[in-house]
Amino acid sequence: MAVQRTLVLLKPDAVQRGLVGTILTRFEQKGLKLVAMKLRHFPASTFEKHYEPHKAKPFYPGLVKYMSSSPVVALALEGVDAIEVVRGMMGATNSRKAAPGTIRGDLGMSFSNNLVHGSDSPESAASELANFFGDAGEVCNWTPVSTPWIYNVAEELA
Ligand code: IDP
Ligand code: MG
Repeated sequence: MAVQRTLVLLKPDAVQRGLVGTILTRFEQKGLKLVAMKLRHFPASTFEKHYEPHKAKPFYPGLVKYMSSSPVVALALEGVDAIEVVRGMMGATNSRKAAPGTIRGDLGMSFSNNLVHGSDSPESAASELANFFGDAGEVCNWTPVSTPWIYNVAEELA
């Protein structure tokens, strides 16, 4: 158990389909802490860097084009095991195969236009957060009043 921060992107299809509130609400209701958020039409270079590990894949050029085609909402979320928790909430990459109850499983029909990104490891979270929230003061350190009701503080946040 460790308090982690993870980068979440609400992809262009989520923004265009008016699903920002719906998806953000799921993360808020789960108990994940919002520590940074921005809406921006990012340049292709931001996603070339973000998806660098996929550079050799056939879908990479289309992926960079799709992600930079329209505004995206970037979030930094914090919580115990936040990386794994968010990945579980997202569901499988192919939305048609994603389990009901997950964001992709409930809201999407596409493999590529799958609404949401979440970091997959502490290492990728660190580099992805720096890519989207690298400037000083962009990430907010705060303590929600709900924290002692969301967690058993003595056992889970010690
Ligand atoms: P993830 O977002 O579930 O972690 P990754 O394998 O890291 O999935 O792929 C990054 C993104 O690239 C996916 O979310 C999806 O938008 C796109 N993608 C992955 N595989 C394919 C594919 O085979 N065809 C089209 N798009 C793909
Ligand atoms: Mg991935």
